[in-house]
Formats: sequence, structure tokens, C-alpha cells
Amino acid sequence: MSRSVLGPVVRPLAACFLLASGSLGLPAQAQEMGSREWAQATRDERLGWFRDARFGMFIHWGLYAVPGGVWNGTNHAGAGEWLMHSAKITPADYAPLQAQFNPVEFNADEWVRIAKAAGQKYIVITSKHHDGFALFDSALTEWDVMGTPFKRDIIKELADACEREGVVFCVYHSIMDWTHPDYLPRRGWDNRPTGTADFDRYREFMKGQLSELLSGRYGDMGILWFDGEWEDTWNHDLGLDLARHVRTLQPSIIINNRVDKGRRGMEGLDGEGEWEGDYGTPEQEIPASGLPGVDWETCMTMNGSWGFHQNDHHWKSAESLVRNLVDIASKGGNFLLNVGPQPDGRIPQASIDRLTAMGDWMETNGESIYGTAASPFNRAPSWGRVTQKPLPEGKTRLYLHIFDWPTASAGATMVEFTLPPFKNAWSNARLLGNTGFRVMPGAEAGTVLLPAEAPSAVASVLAIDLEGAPEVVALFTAPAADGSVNLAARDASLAGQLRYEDRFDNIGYWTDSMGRVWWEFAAPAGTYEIHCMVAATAAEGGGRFAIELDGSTVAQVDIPATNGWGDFTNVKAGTVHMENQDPHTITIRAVDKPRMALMNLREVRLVPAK
Ligand code: FHN
Repeated sequence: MSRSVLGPVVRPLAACFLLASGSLGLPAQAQEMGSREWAQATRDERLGWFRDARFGMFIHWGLYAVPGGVWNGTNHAGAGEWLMHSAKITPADYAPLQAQFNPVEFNADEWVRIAKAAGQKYIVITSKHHDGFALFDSALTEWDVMGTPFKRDIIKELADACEREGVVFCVYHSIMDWTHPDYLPRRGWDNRPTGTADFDRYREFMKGQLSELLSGRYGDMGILWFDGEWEDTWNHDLGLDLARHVRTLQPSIIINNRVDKGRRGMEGLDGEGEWEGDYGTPEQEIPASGLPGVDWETCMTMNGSWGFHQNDHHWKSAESLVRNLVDIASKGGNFLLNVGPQPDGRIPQASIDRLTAMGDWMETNGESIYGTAASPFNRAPSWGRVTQKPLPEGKTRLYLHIFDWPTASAGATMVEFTLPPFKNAWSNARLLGNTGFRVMPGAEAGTVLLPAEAPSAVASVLAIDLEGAPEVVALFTAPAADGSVNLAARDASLAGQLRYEDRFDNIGYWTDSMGRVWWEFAAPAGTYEIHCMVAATAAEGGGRFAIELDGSTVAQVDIPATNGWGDFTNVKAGTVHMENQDPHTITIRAVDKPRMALMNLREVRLVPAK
């Protein structure tokens, strides 16, 4: 059959066979309960390895690696795997890339070695991204890796390498398909006729390819990582049907929430309602706090692109990537960190360097990440993050990840560190790594003595065993040396449709009139000025908000227009007198939201009145 330059050619007979063979896998019990209820009932069992793993490798690889973000001599910034979109390339003009894909340096064992050395316990690779190109040998189309000069089943080779090395193998599969003739909607610049497009036939094709991936040739998959669910042709019922198809083929598989329509944008967690999918998928961001009972995984690039981009050198530091992993684990999430391999089949050296540095840290401190649960405290301490792990005899091990080491006096060999507030008796306090230092109680109650020098410049981990389950005391912001109380966006508690965003280190997407933000804090009795750092564009934001202190409204503020969502201005909101009743609670809530969003809020400061 000739290769079609207008996109993949579906082989109807093969599709029917593959679909038929997929209906035998669902256990009888699940067929009675229906895959959804059965999936809910088995969720904890199926997600056990995922919760232990905490750290995985994401791999975006395909034909888009060949141009690497440059098309006809023009650089297209942004995600390399979106080049078809950013350069408005038709399927006919994109098709020749298939004849150019020949990654002769590809070595699956090397990729798995790099992931394992970094401490990554699972790998999620794109079996098909939005361009519809199959990185595996598909009997349903010519638009696959076997139609390239490389002629090797990359998914198979990687699956086998993962099997050999005990790394859980998973695939990403895009629902959205920019080249399949039956997928709708078309891209705006794609002038192929739509009259013959049959979306149900596309769904059968997609289910057929999933049957190929899940019928044994590639082994037991850990996760089916769906994506591209956001277009109007996809809906909740189709998501339920697709999830059932996948669970029928491999009942123990985990499916992310992008199979359905519940995801609230890039924050990745599901909105109100019953949605399919085993976990939430925040993208390029870390939730301000975890949600008890909700599994989630932040996926993130190391530079700005998922797929290889030859001109994107904006690499995150290894230190920030380690601290992201710690922050995520302290909130009960997983970290899926991406690499975008080059067209020759090698992972970029800049990615390898960062993964190697992360592996060095994990070599010493991995026990503080793997198999841990979210911090027992109501918020992160100012010096770092906390994870926890149950121990035999009902004990609990806390792992205190100290980013900001206490400052020792000049010439001192030790320094006093104040433990986060818990009531339990403790024992066996030790620094992870071969420090040889014996951690002893400090002179003050609730303190320990640590070496003057931090064992790690990135995050030093103090492990400490508690008798029983943690009995913690609420953490709240304490006054700075000048008596002011700085309430940062990252430390706020949130309710409603709004969220913390890394972009400007603020609370944003405040589209909900009922949304509110609050902090608990300690402050000596006295009179304070209240200052707020806010941003709001005249076109989309603005309005009025109220400030409540310990339940009583103390000020109302008209939000000034600024020159952008990242252009913050200080607003003096009023003056308040406080009696000493630590902790206090200050709450910000909308009073009037005339436009799409209220404001971006970066900080609230209480400054002692002069
Ligand atoms: O459009 C994709 C993008 O290319 C990439 O695959 C990310 C990774 O989660 N998901 C979509 C953007 O949200």
C-alpha cells in the first residue's frame, strides 16, 4: 500500500481484528461492576508503585526533533513538538520528515541507564504526539517509525530495556491528532476536505493503536498518559469509553486524568464532578499545597520545550530541579521531568548534566523521597520542606529538607536548629549522608545541634523518628526582625477558583468571586499598616477586595489598574490594631469582580505603624 503524504492510511481489517482481540482482558468481576467502579475499588492497589516512585522521566520524541524548532530557516520559539502549529505546516508539507528521521545514535539501554542514575523509577514516552506519528510499529498506518530509514520499533526497544532494568515503562498517547484524515477539528491552515472525515472511525483507529500497545508486545504498561483532550470533539462519554477500552486490555494500568474532561487547565487537578482518570496532572507548575487523598504528578520541562528545540537553552538549574522534586514530594505528588532527545537519538548533554546532579543528590537522600507521604504540617516551614514515612511499631520518620541552613556564629563548629512544632517524643535524629555527625538535642527545648556547615548546598536532610503518628502544631508566619509580617503567596491557603502560579510568584487566575486567600501568622500586640502587592490589567482585572482580620472586615480596597499581570504595585490598605492572641488569621476575599479576573496578589505585609 502506497504511503500517503496526506496523513496515515487506515487499514480497516487490521483495525477490526485488533479491537476484537482486546475485549478478553477485563476480569469477570470488572465486567459485572463496569471498569469505572472496579477501577475505583482497585485504585490504591494499582497506584502503590506510583506513590512509592515519586520521580519519573518524561520523553517527548518524534519527527519534530528533526527540525528542532526551525522551519524554512525561521526559528519558532516555544515547544518544539508544536512546530506544525507554530509554523502552520500542513500534513503534506510535514510528511517528508518521515524520510529524514534516522536516529542512528539511539540506544534504549543508555536512556534507561541515564534515568536510573538520576533516580527516576518510571519512564513515560510519546508513542504518538499531536502530529499523529507512531513511534512504534503500527499495523494500522504507514505513518509510523517503520516507514522511516530507521525502521526500528523504538517503543519496543525502550520497553524491553525498561524490563531488563526494572524501570516501569509507560506511554503518552495524544487524543488530538493533527494529521489523521478522520480527526476533527482540522488546524486552521489545513485545507484537507472534512466531508469524508469520520470521528468515530478515528476513535476506532486510536483504540486499535492502543490495542497494539497494550496487547502484550510491549509488556505491562505502568501508565497510559493521555493528552490532547481539550478540543470540543472530545467529551466525557468518549473519555469513559476510552478508559474502559484501556482497562479492559490491561486492568492494572494507571490512567491519568487527561483521558476525560475534568482537568482544570494547567493546574491539572479535576474540577467538581465525577471524572475518569486515576491522578491529576499539573503542568509546568507545582500546586501551592497537596490535597489529601488526591494523587497528582507535576510534569515539567528542563528548558522551555518538551520536544527537542535546537535554540532553547533556557535550562533550569539542577538545584531548582532537586528542590522542585522535594517540594512536590512534600505535598504528596510525583515529579515527571522531561527530556527531548535530539534527532540523532541522544539525550541533550544539558539534560544529562542536570539528571546526573539530581542522581548524586538522590544517591544520598532518595529515602526522603521514595515511598514518602506529604508533610504532616499545615504549611511548609520557612527553611525548607518536610516529608514523612511510617515506621514499624507505629513510629513515624520525618525528613526535614533544609534548604536554608541556620547561620552559625563565627568560628563555631555547631549551630542550633529549631525543629518544626510537634508534640511527640523523638529519637534517632541523623543527617542523611556520611556526615559522621551525631545530632544531639540543643539547649533550648525543640532544638537540635547541627554542624555549622550544611552537608548539601541544595537540600540537607535531617531524619528524625517520632513516637506514634505526628502530633503537629500549626505552623504560621512569624514576624521578621523589623517586626513586620510578610505573608507570601506561596504560603497562602486558598479556596475557590484561583491558584498559586510560579510565573510571577503570585496568587492568580482569580476568576471566582467566592475565592478567598488566607494566612495564619503570629505578631506582637500593636498597630500595623496593611500593605498589599497587587497587579491587574484594566481590560481583564480589577474591582474591589476586602481584608478580614480574625473574622472581622478591617479594610476594603479598590484594585488599581497596572501595566500587566506581572506589573505589581503596593497598595496601603489601611491600619489595624491587634491584641496578642497568636495565631491571627488574615483573609482576602473579593467584594466586586466586574471583569474576568480580580487581581494577581503577590504578598500582604503588616508593617508596625510608626
Ligand atoms: O500540547 C502538549 C504539549 O506538547 C506537551 O505534550 C504537554 C506535556 O504534558 N502537554 C500538552 C500541553 O499541555
